[in-house]
Amino acid sequence: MGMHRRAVSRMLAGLGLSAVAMPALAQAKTVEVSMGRGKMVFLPASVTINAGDTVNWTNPAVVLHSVTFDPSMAVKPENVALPAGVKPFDSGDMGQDATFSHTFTVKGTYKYICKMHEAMGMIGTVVVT
Ligand SMILES: [Cu+2]
Repeated sequence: MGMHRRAVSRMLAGLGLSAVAMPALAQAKTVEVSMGRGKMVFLPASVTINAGDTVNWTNPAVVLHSVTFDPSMAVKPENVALPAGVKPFDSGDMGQDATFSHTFTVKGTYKYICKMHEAMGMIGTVVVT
């Protein structure tokens, strides 16, 4: 096994690649989530991704929205959930055509809100497996 790994590493090094970088490059993807145009929703409201993937939110509407993974900004803190050890984060106010990206490295279930429309049910979920 050790011999085989060394041989593969030598081959990859010859190609200018490193064995550790290969799986991440092969798997990482970006998932798109849109915010409501006329409706106060995230579309899709729930996405399931792999650790290392990125979610990119876009606001197509004139109405301000936000992507808020911070329970201290929620009317009902239970509408936001983060896996243990993950620090809260927030997009700030997003005007029309604004985008916000986040790469998720910690596995678990995340719940987030639009801080302007939480009371209208603008709540989303990201499951990182
Ligand atoms: Cu909103």
